[in-house]
Amino acid sequence: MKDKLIEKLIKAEEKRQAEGLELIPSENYVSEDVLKANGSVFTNKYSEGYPGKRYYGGQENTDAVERLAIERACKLFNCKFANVQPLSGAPANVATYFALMEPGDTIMGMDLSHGGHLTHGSPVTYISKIFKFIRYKMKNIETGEIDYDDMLKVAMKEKPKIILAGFSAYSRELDYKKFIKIAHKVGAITMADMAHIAGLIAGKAVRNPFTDGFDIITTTTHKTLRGPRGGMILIRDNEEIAKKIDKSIFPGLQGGPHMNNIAAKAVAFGEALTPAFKKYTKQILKNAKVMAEVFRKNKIRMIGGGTDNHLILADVYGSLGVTGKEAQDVLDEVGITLNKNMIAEDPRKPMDPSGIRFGTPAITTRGFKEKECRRVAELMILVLKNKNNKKIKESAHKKIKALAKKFPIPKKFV
Ligand code: DSN
Repeated sequence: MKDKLIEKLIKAEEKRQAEGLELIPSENYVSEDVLKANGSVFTNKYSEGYPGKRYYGGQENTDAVERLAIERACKLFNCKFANVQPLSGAPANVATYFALMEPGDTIMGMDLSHGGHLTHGSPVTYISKIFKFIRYKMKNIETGEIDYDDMLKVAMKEKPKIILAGFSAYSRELDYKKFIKIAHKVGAITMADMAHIAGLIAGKAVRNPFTDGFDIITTTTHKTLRGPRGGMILIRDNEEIAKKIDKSIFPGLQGGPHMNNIAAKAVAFGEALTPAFKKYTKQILKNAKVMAEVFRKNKIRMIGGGTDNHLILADVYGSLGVTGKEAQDVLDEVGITLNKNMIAEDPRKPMDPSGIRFGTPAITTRGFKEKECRRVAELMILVLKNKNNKKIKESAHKKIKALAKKFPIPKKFV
């Protein structure tokens, strides 16, 4: 590269990723082929519109790429329509709201503090000024059970147009049938934001909301799905909804799609359609369960009591007297990256909450199995319990580095 400053930073980031262990549950490593497509000449092209209906010329290759991405996405998630143009998860959600509602209409989503996402109605977002968001919560924080009775009561009163299932910090499986039952009672559309678990659904490691009859799924493509940074909207079978979504993404919200990114999505979807990917997603779950087991044995409280998916939310402040920020920092020192996180009914503040959120998608991509995950969880707890002990931290760091060296980030998965 001619730009030595940027080249140096790319190399430094490659080294950081290679030498440390990535436990942020929304991160992963893509294949060399996904990187190649993302860095391809498609980045040079403007292609507003959709395949066969573009505003500019020269679209014979972009049309073919986008059609392939759509076809593979529909096969992967068992649905009829897909829009692969959303730049990421937030615009996918916003475009879906605008496609199906008028300003002032109501959406019911999971409370942010109980695991929901900012775009599900946090008051700090612009969309919360446009739509009315009402929330549901867990009934029992120790088991993660959602309060479906209260959900029904509130939905009957407020008559939301959309009932939204999905989360970014929740470790249990949702009962999609109950969401649908409530939605049918109040005439709402069902939408699942499955950004975190898209890969798990694609690999059939967890349930697909479409199987139970959900109308729409929104997602990012870069988490468990192991694709490039981006978003997508899937529609089970309703053509009218699909048309509204297309219009809402373009020209409603976005301009020219990022075709290099769509090419990379197509490559990732192709990889996700293989038996190897199925095996990978099952291993993600096994690995997360083992880590939860170690935390349980050490009497560290987990929100929801454990995990059914790829992530764990642990109350390290309540259990060990270490704040989420302290835990994140000290684990960073020994080569483990994860994130501090609010827990339900957190007595602390967002910038230094009680919890940490971590997961297994990236280390499973590296080839970690139960044995290595157990070891990582034990090392995490050892470091958290001895956060001021230099010797213990140095020794843990060495072990983490050795594990990372033994399991290099693969370049190919199929
Ligand atoms: N920032 C993502 C996550 O880490 O869960 C959600 O958008």
